[in-house]
Amino acid sequence: SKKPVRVAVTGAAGQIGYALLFRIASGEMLGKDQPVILQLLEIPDEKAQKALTGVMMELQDCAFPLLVGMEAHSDPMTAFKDVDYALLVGARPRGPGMERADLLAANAQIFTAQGKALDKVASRNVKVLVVGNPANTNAYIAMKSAPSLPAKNFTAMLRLDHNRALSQVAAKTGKPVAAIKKLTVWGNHSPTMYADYRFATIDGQDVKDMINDQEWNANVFLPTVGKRGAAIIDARGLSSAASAANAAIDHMRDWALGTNGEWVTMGVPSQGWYGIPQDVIFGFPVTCENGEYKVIEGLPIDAFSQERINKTLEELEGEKDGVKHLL
Ligand code: NAX
Repeated sequence: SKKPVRVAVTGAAGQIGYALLFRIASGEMLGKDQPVILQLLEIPDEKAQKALTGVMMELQDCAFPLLVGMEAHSDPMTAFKDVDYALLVGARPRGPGMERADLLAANAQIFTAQGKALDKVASRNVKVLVVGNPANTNAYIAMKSAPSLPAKNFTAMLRLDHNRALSQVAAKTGKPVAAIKKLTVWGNHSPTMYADYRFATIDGQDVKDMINDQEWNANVFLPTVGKRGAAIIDARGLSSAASAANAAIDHMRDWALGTNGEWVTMGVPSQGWYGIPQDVIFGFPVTCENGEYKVIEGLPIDAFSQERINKTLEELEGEKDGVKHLL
């Protein structure tokens, strides 16, 4: 049988953690033949650590055959020891009266420390997914704080936006989500993201022709996908958790096990693709094979798309400027 891999999850006692850990332990992320050791990180706070203990009791009670080890941590330097995968979910939420700059600074501190810890103690091949918001900028900070690890191993979660876009296109066309190919989301995980079905097909037919409604694209589809997080909070009274955990599973599974040529969206450090400056963590269409992602290059960008891409890039550059004195 396979050698166990080490998976770190931060914010493990939070609501995404609760929807995520059981699925990792059951093999949905890395395969039904891949044993895992969970290395769980929470803040040192007594309540958080106690809640984490409770989650671990439940994990134990599932008696998952693939869960061969489990540890609770309050320090990233021990939590990330030798990890092969790191899902950075825990972040500082925006408190009442908190300015955007304060939020960026609080998270910069967390992701600087976690990036440094990964740099020192994680596997040299660690695959990092940042979920905690602002996800792209937090991933950028962690990447910059881990100079001895390959930059390409730091990614941010755009998959929830991707999946939201898929479900909206499925509803509009009346076709199953599984039939939709070559959809992508460009940019920042924020309402400025640009979900793009210009290249998408369903059973070989162009989605753009099937929908043929630019007004719907600009005024219904994009705002619906972009503001979906807020709509969930409004309906549920809590932010998306199960769908976010599901997207994290999708992202890591596809990265580790491959996409068989299908496009998915990942937030990855740009190597200058589509004019996005080097190292900006940006949502791009990718395929994955042998544990590596590959950005789809050479897609035509029309004026409408360029304007959207510029807008989400501008927001990301602003976030980057807001933290540059902290790096
Ligand atoms: P919760 O507040 O339920 O849980 C977060 C947990 O993280 C808490 O238990 C907290 O103690 C812990 N934590 C905070 N700082 C930590 C640190 N430095 N080290 C370890 N643990 C730490 O939030 P939840 O609903 O689980 O959301 C987690 C994050 O995901 C938030 O930042 C949220 O904004 C973000 N999201 C990102 C999404 C994406 O698509 N990229 C979508 C869903 C979600 O909103």
